[in-house]
Amino acid sequence: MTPMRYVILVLAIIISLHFILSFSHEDYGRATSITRLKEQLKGSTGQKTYDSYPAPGVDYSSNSERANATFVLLARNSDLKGIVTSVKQNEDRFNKQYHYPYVFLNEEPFSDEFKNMILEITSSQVEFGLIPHDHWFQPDWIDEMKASDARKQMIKDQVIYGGSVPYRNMCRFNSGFFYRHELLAKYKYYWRIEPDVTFFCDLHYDPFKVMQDGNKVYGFTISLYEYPKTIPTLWGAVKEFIGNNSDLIAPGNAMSFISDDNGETYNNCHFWSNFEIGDLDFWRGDAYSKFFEFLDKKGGFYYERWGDAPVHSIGAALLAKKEQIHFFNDIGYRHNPFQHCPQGDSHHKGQCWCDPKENFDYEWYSCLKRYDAML
Ligand SMILES: Nc1nc2c(ncn2[C@@H]2O[C@H](COP(=O)(O)OP(=O)(O)OP(=O)(O)O)[C@@H](O)[C@H]2O)c(=O)[nH]1
Ligand SMILES: *[C@@H]1O[C@H](CO)[C@@H](O)[C@H](O)[C@H]1NC(C)=O
Ligand SMILES: *[C@@H]1O[C@H](CO)[C@@H](O)[C@H](O)[C@H]1NC(C)=O
Ligand SMILES: [Mg+2]
Repeated sequence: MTPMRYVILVLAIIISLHFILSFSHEDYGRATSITRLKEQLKGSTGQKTYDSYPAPGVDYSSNSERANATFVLLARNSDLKGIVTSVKQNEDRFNKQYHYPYVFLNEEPFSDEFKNMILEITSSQVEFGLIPHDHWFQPDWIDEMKASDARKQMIKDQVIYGGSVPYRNMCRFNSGFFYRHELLAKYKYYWRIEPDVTFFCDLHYDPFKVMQDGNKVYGFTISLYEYPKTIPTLWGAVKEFIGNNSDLIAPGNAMSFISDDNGETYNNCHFWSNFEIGDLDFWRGDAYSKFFEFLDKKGGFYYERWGDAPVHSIGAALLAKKEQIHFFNDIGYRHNPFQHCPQGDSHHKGQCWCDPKENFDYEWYSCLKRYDAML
């Protein structure tokens, strides 16, 4: 046999072995779980894109004490460990008393392991949803040459996540799509939770009620400066939007939180969006929808690396009244590397376990002083 023939023969054997093995694997392992998943996903009106797990023994319709609200968690299957950490703490510090439901979202189906683990740690209603393709992936009209050049440059400039397309998908999804997911349609308020965060204090009141009773649209615990290299043209786009849509800009807005010269330049302040309690109807409303659409068309989510934090923050600051943005001082919270630790009486009431001295509020890199000055 010539060496070439030998190579071809070996390749053929490897390929057919792979075929046979994967076939039997289909038969005895994967096929069963895929069939089960397919059955679960099948609905009466064709393909269902989510799984629902009603809370055992909790009648949702009759609980008038609760607000119209849910937790929302975007996650990959590989985020399970960090997600479980966050959810368990959320249950212990707050949700055990309230039983607010959870919505999990992912651009891939959640694994059985993921779902089972979550169902193990909460007795609330849980839903797992699939993100529609076009809400997640880079759109066709983005010039990929331009986008990849930008990514290369950001890698050179050592911009965090500067080379990542999935990170950009995530930022764009959180900016303009999560609130349109079908599983969130039935809710007005949401609380966003990320993997690996810490909740330090017991919460003795319902923050969703604070939103509802105070007609708030956005709640935060930490605010800080954005890394300017991720948003070189964002403020230019915002100014263009303001110029063309002055009717959408709210009177008594929070411009002074985001600009020190009445809108000429952006001071880079934003609410740290890994924690958010917000009004879904505000994002779904006419003003923010137009704002997001306008920004999206600029392509900056891919040609730069626009984050959902500055986009949400600028949107809330300009399209709502400043009093509608709420600082949740009593929620002790950490997402590496920053934490908000309640002080004094609030620390005591919440039986918080963070060191009050470790508190980002008035560090030089925090924007809370601007929020205080504004109100
Ligand atoms: N489904 C899915 N979720 C993602 C993806 N990338 C990020 N996420 C989620 O989006 C949120 C933000 O992502 P993170 O990786 O925490 O980004 P970050 O908070 O800016 O940075 P970290 O310091 O790494 O936490 C988290 O809830 C992640 O679980 C992805 O590709 N797919
Ligand atoms: C909850 O809010 C959503 C969005 O505003 C609304 O469509 C839904 O009817 C509300 N549900 C209840 C029970 O009020
Ligand atoms: C916005 O206004 C500018 C002039 O200020 C104009 O050139 C541009 O075409 C307008 N854009 C839209 C979408 O109306
Ligand atoms: Mg994170």
